[in-house]
Amino acid sequence: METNPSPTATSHYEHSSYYCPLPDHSSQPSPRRPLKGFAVIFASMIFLMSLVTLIIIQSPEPASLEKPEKDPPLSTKPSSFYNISTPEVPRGVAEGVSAKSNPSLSGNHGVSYNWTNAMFSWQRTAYHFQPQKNWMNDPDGPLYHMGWYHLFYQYNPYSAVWGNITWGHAVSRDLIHWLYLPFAMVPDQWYDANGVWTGSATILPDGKIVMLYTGDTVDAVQVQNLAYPANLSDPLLLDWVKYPKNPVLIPPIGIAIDKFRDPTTAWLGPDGKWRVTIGSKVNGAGVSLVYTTTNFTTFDLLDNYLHEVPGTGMWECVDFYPVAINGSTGLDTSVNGPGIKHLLKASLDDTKVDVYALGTYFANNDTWAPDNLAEDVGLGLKYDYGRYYASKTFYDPKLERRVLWGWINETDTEGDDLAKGWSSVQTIPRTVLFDNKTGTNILQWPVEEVESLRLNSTDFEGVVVKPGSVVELNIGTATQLDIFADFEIESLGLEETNEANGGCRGGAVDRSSLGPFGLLVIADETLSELTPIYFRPANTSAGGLKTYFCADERRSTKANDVFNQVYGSQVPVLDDEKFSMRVLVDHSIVESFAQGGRTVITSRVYPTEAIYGAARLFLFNNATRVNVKATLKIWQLNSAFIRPFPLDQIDTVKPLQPF
Ligand code: DQQ
Repeated sequence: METNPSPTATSHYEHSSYYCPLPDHSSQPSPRRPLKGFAVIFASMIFLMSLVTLIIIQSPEPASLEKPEKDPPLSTKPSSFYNISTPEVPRGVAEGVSAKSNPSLSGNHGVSYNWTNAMFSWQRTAYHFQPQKNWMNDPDGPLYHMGWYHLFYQYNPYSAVWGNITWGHAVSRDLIHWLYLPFAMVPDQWYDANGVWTGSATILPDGKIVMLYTGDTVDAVQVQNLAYPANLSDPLLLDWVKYPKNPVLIPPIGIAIDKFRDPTTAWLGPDGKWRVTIGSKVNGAGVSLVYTTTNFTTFDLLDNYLHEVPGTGMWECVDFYPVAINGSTGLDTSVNGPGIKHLLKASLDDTKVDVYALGTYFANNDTWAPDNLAEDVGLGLKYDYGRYYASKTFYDPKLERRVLWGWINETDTEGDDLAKGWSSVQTIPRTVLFDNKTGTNILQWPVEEVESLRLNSTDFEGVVVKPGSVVELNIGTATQLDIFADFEIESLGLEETNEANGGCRGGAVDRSSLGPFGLLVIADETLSELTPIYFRPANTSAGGLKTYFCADERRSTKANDVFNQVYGSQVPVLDDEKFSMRVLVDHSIVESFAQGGRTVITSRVYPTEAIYGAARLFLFNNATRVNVKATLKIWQLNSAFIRPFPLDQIDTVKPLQPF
């Protein structure tokens, strides 16, 4: 269906005078988690004391909290209507708390706005995975088994804030429609009484499934545990057995008891032994320990790290996998050889970002080195420049692809989360491929199954957006969308006004010769709330263009205590390419992919006006020297079915299968 665009506004939007500056908030301690299982805990105390004493003696770092560095927001530049406060330090990493992304507001039990139930209902997504209620954080152990995709996730069964961490479990045929299952694992043993933390699945050549996960013991020691399905022939993998001799790993000499977590999927080395890597921190450096094993019950620690990067702090949720240099499919984790690079990812506990680098894995000594030292892990690329953390990939043998999950964390107050009764969403799963064109980055792209949600589409061909103007795209309600937008710039032959390329920092209102331009999503008719997703190119002294891809959340809501900032990064736009973006809008979540997925930004927004039928979509051009010509295809998207599995309709046989 072709629809003519209808320009409804032609002037540069005004900044609302009632836009409140964000107040400064001090960080507060997180609420204590309710202690459960006192009897088990007490009975375990005596046994644990000797273990803990031993570990403490071995540990060179005190178990006390360290003060992490601040996470500088991309934009702190005050302007006439923005006054962004610097975030305070996140809450206790020693507790293993996966802090909200709104560090200054964690522990804040106030609510940030006079929210109504209708507003909260609207914020729930329609086709992203989220539990029915309560808190969720990291994706865990994703895998494919007998026709079902399995997603496990860090979950609090009792509250919408972090704690009591249990493995939630859901299955899907297509990574889009999900059925909730009973919990896979609960914190019911001394070695995971403080939480069944993050872990990964390994599928062995004989089809067995090994799950390694971190347990936070009753005494807050991080140990690694083994679990496996009770019945491999159950496609739903309903029952999980914790290995009776857990833990299989305790923190080794030199590693602090609270800095030893999140084992990866294992890969097979040339000597026939499996390797697992586990993140830690030593003398301020993020490190990844490597263990070898043949049976997943006993392990040998290698002398060297897989890799370390000074100054990057604790590495959580390390991921390590091969990508094909000239391939169009993903690779299973153990694949190695010519034409393959290895990607190393760490989730930086101090700054709560997922960082990666491409490089070479040396199987002879189990080390990895980045292609470009200046772009080492934590110094260069991020998976996602927005609200995104604790990601994990798995290899999907059905469609021969590597699929990436990531946790979209909240940026409101904990009071808001408690009031709405839930917290956090998982991203739409993304395929990961090496970018053959640039050779320097990966491409992330929503899994193809999301296209099954497409309803009617609207095309806009060559819409001209003049400097300083906004054009409405009349597509009706704009809350569930799959948007493809290409932009070309046409010089007006005017003098350059501002060639300093400040990147994303100045936000969508920072005008320059060539940008910014792009979309205003989740905007209301009067533009009192909006989230610009945009390009900001600038000429370089070498005669080319340097382009940034950005998302500006600062006018996305009228709520005061919501942590909003400008996100983004440089994106390579090659000579034969247009500026192109794909944007998935799902109520309060916006996932934006530039240039085929070279740069990705996830936004979590909390609009108060631009909701339900009032949510609109616009084009904007804040460049001073160019017209922008936009061509778009926009699909309305259906909602996914995400609901409890009708377990009463199946008859499962669950014989115990000893490991
Ligand atoms: N979340 C888990 C930890 C992990 C952290 C605890 C990352 O295992 O390091 O919920 O968000």
